[in-house]
Amino acid sequence: MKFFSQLMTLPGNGVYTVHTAKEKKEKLFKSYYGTTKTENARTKWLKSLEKLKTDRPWLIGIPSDSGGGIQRGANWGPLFVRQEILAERNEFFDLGDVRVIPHLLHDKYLNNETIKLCQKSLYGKTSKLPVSPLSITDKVLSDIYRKYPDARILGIGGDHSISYPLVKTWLASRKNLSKAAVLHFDAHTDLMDRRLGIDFCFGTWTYHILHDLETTDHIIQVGIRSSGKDKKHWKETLGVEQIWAKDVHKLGVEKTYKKIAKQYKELGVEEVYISFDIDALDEKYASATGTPEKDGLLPTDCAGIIRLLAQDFKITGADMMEVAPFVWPEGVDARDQRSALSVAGDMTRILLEVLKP
Ligand SMILES: [Mn+2]
Repeated sequence: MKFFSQLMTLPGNGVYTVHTAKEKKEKLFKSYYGTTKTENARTKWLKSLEKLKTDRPWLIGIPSDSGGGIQRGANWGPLFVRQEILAERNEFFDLGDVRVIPHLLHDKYLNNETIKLCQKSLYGKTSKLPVSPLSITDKVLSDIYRKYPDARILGIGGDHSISYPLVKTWLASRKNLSKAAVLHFDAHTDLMDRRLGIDFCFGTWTYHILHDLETTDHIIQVGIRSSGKDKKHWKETLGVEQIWAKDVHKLGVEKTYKKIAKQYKELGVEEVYISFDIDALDEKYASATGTPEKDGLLPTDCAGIIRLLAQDFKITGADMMEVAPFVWPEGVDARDQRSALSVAGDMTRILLEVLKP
């Protein structure tokens, strides 16, 4: 945790801007720290980090969308989703935002000169710290889990590439990997090995996390409906079990859940990480996202499955990804756009609820 205050900034402050959404930041600072002034809020934020307790879930914002590729805008997810859960601010502890240079994705794509210049800009001349959002997230989470292996963390993105370091560090810190599984809500499989040559992005993160799981049976995908290949293809080539949106519509919440629970129980799974791409929900409820898709899940479907899961398994990690508040597709009226954010808030609240130790 030595570099925490360098790698992170105060909640909602991770998007590098002066005026955009200023009133939202001030509202957040006021609610958390009783002040609208960034400097005063920073002092209180740093102080709050001195007495971390794992008696409630921790929230971390990663406002990066450089791993997206169709419609950007999820960098504003962490600030806007927090507005929706302000009333519950005492139910969780907010660690703050990862500092984001919006043009970067992962340090492995950078040359030494660029890394040095970015280190100088973020941390000062002699630093060796990572500079890209995925690399910083990996470092921060590894440090946190080393010191607090029982921390239950909710990551708020950001595009879905961010789930890669979130899930990777969660898996690496489990005492018994064979008892840890992932439940992945999404309209898309995110199972490409590369997209246009890039291995870490919103369409590939799940493929890469397969190598960190005990077996590929330790992940189940729910809500899929936009895939170039059918369910059989993914099962036969990568060994990944999927419950498509149309299957959930047919089975209903309880039978869907029973299918999930049966697979996890046969493996001896005890704890689960829930990765939630907001586009798992039907476009009617999730218009504010980069790739909205029709015929999706209802908020009640997801809430039902998640709550049943929490009765039988410990939920020890989760994320809420791809909420892009300024993305406003044609034909969506203001009320539906507004309700898209409030639905994202509802889903986040449910994740916080099941993450409670
Ligand atoms: Mn996704």
